[in-house]
Amino acid sequence: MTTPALLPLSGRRIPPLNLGPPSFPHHRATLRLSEKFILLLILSAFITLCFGAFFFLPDSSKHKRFDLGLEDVLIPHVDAGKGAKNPGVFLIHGPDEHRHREEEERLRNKIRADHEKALEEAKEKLKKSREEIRAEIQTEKNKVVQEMKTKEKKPLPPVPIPNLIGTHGGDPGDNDLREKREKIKEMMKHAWDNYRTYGWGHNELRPIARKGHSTNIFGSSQMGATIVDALDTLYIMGLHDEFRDGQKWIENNLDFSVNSEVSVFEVNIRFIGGLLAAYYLSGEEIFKIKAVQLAEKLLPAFNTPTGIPWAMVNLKSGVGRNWGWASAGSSILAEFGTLHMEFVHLSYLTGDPVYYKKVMHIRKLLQRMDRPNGLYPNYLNPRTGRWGQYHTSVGGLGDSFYEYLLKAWLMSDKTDHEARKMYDDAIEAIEKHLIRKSRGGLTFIGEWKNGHLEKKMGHLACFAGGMFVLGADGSRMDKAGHYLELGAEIARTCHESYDRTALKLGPESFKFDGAVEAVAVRQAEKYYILRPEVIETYWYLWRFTHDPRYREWGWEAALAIEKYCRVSSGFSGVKDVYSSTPTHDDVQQSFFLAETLKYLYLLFSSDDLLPLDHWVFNTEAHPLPVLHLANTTLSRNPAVR
Ligand code: DMJ
Repeated sequence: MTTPALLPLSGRRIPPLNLGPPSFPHHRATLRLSEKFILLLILSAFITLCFGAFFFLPDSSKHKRFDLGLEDVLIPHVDAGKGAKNPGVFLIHGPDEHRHREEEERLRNKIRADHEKALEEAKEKLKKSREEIRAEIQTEKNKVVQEMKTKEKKPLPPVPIPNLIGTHGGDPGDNDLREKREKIKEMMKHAWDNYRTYGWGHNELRPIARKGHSTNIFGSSQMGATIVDALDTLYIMGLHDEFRDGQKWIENNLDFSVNSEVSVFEVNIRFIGGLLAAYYLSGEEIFKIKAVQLAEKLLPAFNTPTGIPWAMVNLKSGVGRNWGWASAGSSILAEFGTLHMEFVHLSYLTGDPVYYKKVMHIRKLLQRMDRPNGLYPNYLNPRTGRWGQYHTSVGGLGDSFYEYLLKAWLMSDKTDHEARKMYDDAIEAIEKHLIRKSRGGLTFIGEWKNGHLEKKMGHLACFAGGMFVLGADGSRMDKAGHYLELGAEIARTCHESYDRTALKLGPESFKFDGAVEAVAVRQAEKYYILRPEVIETYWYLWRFTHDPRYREWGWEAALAIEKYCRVSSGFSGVKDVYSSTPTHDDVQQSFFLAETLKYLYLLFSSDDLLPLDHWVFNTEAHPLPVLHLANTTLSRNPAVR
């Protein structure tokens, strides 16, 4: 630092100074000129020092301390380190100094203002009632939920959409048929309206207790299973107000971030299948988005040593496990083998191969396994990759695995030959080991248990009549006629199981033992829970043969449901189909709206509604388009209104 003050200021006279105490005047008189000069020098040095200190040395306010909490704001302008003795303390130097001071001031003011505001708000809050405070909290919560939903609605990238044919219409062109079709539509409205009134948002309806109902397959949450399952039926019946109502509920309420353990299979066939079908039919993006969100939540179920998924998964934690009753911790063939259709569509719509890879991995693993008598056992352990108990059935536990092999081939526009081969091999083994004719001439499908054929057929196995007919075209060695015949025989047997009851509704399972044919023996097998399989088979038979008997049988079933299952607030299953005074189980199953009523409606519609060369129905009757790859377009779905 220069010291200009040490030089005598030109033109200015420095007055003589009185430096001594006034009590010693003689000293003043005695000072010599040289001494005066030295004193003057010291004095000017002192003044210079003070002057310099005042103008040039940094004052204490220039040595600022900053908490690390302000780092983000200040560090880019700070020469950290120089002169910094304490960690976390920085000295500011240089030309930005002024700006830093302003910045610091601004932050202080802001903090002060925030504190004051918070204090004011707290004071205000204390003046409010509990209800007002609650209402405010709720509004804030809703705001957050709304923001999350807006984010969720981000559209997926556009992909070619199959040209969709026959999404509505289907006038049968005959008054009697029109009336029947209208009656089925009225039944659908009765089921839907009562669910809307008494069970809205719950998974299912208790039509007698007039309240919601659920089972463990849907977990502990209200996931609106009936809404999702029913959407496409509402759509094809032209119940568009009801459809929009369901859509709104899904938009605003269907949330998969719940701490709830659900069945992977059931959620896939009912929810993902239902949402995908609703998307294809209506073109509404929200259904696709929800389907993909849900599918992501199911993926952790595949984290097993073999890649065979657990039966159940917790949607929040992703932890999976198997049903306690399933052969020493096994997964079930009809569950892990009934994912293919939906997962292929998910990969198609998202462009993400992850879903396709999961189901193809399952297929490859099954192909490598030994099969006793060429049959697939129902249980497979996902830890060891070994079969569990040797039990094979085309009814419960096995059924839709075979169905999805055939449908994978159909859905691929008949290009997935591997799936077709697996289907053909499996059906040949089933015919050889499981299908028999009773003494009375009824063809039935039994169950194979540890080397022994149980002559018992479940209601669920009745779907196979439709499957044989659907697979007839394209079968090996041109056995189409044979499979049409086999399908017709199964339809007849299942019709017999209905016809031999008091209510004209079929039991859960029926025996072929000695004199007993197509009749349930045990009390626990006498119930009918609004299941679709027999009507499903009638519909396929109708489509492929146009034999009027299938419409007649379908109508018989519709009348019996109307007479014995309809109650004032919906439809209920019955506990004993052999008792002429039915006892209701008080459950309106979601599949009644998804499948039973849909197949009945299609049975009385013309074939151009959802034609089978363009649509393949998943196992919950949700139609998914055939992926004819040459027949797709990037433009919007022509079905979008
Ligand atoms: C439906 O959920 C599906 O059809 C499934 O494949 C098995 N059966 C029920 C209805 O009976």
